[in-house]
Amino acid sequence: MRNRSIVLAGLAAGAVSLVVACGADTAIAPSAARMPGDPGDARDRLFYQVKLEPLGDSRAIAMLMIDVVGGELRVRVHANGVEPGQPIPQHIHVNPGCSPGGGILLNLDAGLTIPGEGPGVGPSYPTASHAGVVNYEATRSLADLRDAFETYQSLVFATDADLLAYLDLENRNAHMHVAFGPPFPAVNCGEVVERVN
Ligand SMILES: [Cu+2]
Repeated sequence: MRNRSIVLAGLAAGAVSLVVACGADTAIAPSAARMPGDPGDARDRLFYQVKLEPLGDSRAIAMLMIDVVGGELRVRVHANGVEPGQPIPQHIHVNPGCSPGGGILLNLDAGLTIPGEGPGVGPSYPTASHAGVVNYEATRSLADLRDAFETYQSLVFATDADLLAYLDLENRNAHMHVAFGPPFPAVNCGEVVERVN
């Protein structure tokens, strides 16, 4: 039963990707698919990983994991080699690849805010240890994110599946940045990869 649930979650994610790739702007939600947050689907999950590699002269490396399960989005980051003692700006960016990374989709700050709701830099981002290590975790409900997109970007998503189709996480990239700026150049970057089991 558990395996079957996981397969269904994978199929749902695939269906969303296909529709988006075709450029359709209507009927994005696959009505027959079960998505996280639906009753009885707490064990279904979407799981993504990002391996962030150093850019330029930086030695900053990081692993980033994204879970979508039970109607919640959770992001975890473990980084090494970033600026000690400083709040490190970090985001999911809209482009599939790193150069250019494109605009910000999600701020990986304390509240997992979106552009317009929270700043792209500042004290709400995780502070690196004196050894230049960041350990970060934040969770936000998909329902709360939908409210934020409506309030701050006038984007209305009728269902969590609609939101997930818009976020399209498997076609994004993640950056961490220097703490001072502008222009806050990126110190590392990686493409988001969906893991399906
Ligand atoms: Cu960024």
